[in-house]
Amino acid sequence: MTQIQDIRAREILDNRLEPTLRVTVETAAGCATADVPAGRSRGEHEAVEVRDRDDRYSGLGVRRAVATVEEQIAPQLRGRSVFEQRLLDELLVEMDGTETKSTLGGNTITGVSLACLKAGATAASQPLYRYIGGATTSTLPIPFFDMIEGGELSGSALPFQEHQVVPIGAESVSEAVRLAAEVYYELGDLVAAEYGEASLNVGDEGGYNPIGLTDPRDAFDLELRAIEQLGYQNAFALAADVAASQFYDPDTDRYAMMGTTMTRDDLLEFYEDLVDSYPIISLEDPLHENDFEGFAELTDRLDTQIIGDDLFVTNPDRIHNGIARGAGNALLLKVNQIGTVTEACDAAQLAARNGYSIQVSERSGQTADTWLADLAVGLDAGQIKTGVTRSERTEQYNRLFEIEANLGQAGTYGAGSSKNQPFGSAGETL
Ligand code: 2PG
Ligand code: MG
Repeated sequence: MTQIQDIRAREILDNRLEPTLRVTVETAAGCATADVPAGRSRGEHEAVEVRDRDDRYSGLGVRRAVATVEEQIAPQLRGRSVFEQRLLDELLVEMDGTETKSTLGGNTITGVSLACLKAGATAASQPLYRYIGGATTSTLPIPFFDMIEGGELSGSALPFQEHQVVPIGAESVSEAVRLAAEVYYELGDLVAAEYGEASLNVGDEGGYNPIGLTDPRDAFDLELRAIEQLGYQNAFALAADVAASQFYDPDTDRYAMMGTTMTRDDLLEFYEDLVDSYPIISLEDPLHENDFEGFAELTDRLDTQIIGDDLFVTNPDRIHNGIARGAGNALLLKVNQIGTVTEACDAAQLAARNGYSIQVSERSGQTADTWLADLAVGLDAGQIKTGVTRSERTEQYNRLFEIEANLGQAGTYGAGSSKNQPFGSAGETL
């Protein structure tokens, strides 16, 4: 029942109308299919995506990856059990043979690894989150909602990529999503009134793009006003994915922000003022992706969650380095940054064992596949980031509603496995 009979792949489209890979693994228990997400504000240390680089789809086609799955990988994996996830993943890593997964492609490997995982859940007749997490799985994650977008993922002039609202005071994940949805509607009215109707156009993750806004503090002010007008002060805190590599210039060692340039020290001071003035509980990638030292200094100076995304790229070696230096206190987990499910789970375990919190994350390029929601629950992560509107984001929330209903009384909201105080003493509502 658990033996892989066949592995097939096909080129499909993501939310940006860009090609990506769909992989299907077949066992006697049935077929399981997984879609591969794609990043845009990518870290330079991520696993390499293989794309066709020909004249189709501006070179973004994945026909080569399809052929790799069917002609190279399938013959090696046929006959093996889908229950041996670690072994299957090790085989993929071995077949590839490079640090950056550049032979088979990080995207190819992620598709096969995830499809094997889902086929395992099918063969075990278990929901995916339970297959990943086991019998005691019970934590529904706190969602981080990217309500106002900037950086690479939007047309706005804001330097920070994501200005998030976080319903840490909600009672359940379904209440958290409802409260956030109401804040989103309210915020839409404010954004349209102050920055014009065109500001309601959304970025890659479904957040607003206020035209003419350049200062992250103005974005946080808008969010706070929407929250306060609804009387939801006790339910929400704020957070940001700065994605600082995107406005860092390595030649001058300066950050270009709000019409000026800043040194690392200037930026550290900016963050100190920011968390003094706003109820900010979490900052992702506040400095560029190679600045372990700056991350360590900021982690020391602020009592706030500091997440490494481009810094760690879900890579156990880079996480080791971060732990040794005290850089950050939380891991952003993206399976396709490293390649296989096993490597991502190892990264999560390493982080959790060392008191780091875990936030399971979307990519800006997604499909309607909902393995992400199951992974967040199965890993007991306690936090998820999956955008705001557009079906590829809302489907993750819809899946969390289903899991919540399945878990019933056994389900709990937030916290997660690392059991450390996730947001430092900043983890209080407004
Ligand atoms: C990020 C992500 C997703 P991308 O920076 O955290 O929000 O963006 O997938 O483009 O890397
Ligand atoms: Mg990020």
